[in-house]
Amino acid sequence: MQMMSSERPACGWLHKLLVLLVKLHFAFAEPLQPLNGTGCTAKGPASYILVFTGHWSPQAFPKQYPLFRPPAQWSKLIAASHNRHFRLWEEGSSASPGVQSFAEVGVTVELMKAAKEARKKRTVGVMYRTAGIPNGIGHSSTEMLMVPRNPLLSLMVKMIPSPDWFVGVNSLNLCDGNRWKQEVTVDLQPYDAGTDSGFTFSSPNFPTSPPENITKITSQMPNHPANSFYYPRLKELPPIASIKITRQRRTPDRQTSISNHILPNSINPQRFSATPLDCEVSLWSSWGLCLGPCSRGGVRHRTRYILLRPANAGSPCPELEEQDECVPHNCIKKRQ
Ligand SMILES: [Ca+2]
Repeated sequence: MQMMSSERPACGWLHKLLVLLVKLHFAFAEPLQPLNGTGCTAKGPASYILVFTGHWSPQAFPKQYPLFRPPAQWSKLIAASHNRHFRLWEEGSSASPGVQSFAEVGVTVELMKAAKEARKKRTVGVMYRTAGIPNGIGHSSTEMLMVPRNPLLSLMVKMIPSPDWFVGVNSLNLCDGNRWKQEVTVDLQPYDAGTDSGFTFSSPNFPTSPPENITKITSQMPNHPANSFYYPRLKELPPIASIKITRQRRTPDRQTSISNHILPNSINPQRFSATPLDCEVSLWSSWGLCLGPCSRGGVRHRTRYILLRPANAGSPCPELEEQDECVPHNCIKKRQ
């Protein structure tokens, strides 16, 4: 008992010292603790060039490829740097009013309004834009300045023409612990905003009621032959677009919100992939009249027509007309 009581103050003193040391450690470590929850402890900002490349070619996407009124093209690109408390868009979630109007008609007013509100709450850093691309294949680019408190990048580009389809990335982290990534390349797939039920690129406006969640469009889903991206022979769609984000040594003198003139030397070579498109034909018509002399029997015909011409070595179209032997109608009468 004696020993214990004499040791207790010593233990208490040691304990207090330990607690103090631990507290001091955390107090000094605190500035390094990321406040944005994204783990970015990089010391300063990083300058990047973002290049968007469209790969939407008639070779890769032959089905219903929009050639005119309007031809295949890309809207302006909208990007935001932000922290984990902001979402521009998210697969499996419903589209915000801003995402809906951008995905359906390419209007950015609502998106920009929401981003401005988010900037006030300091969840969004900077919004960036590029001009649109008047073609399915092409580049657009912008400079970006990323800061440690907003290391995530989200962006959207609308496919034109389309009901509510877009490509994009959601919360791509350009920071890796205490350093900024040097180069990031991402292949992009089309997404459906869930607000318009059109099946094809040039479907008329057809609101989805109630709205559905944002979903990825694949070669199998939506599982409907009329869908513009339905390629049952493909396991997955070829990338319809890609982004390449490259860190720049210098810090931009001023932030340019729109610039389409900066293209780094190392742009991906044009990817060429030809997607086979099988011929599609209608159902057979009903049989025509049985015609012919009663002595030799008659012949009747039925026809079908081409719904979709084959492309890129897809299956050729089958016979469009078929004939069959039959007993002419007037001969049946004669026998009776
Ligand atoms: Ca849709």
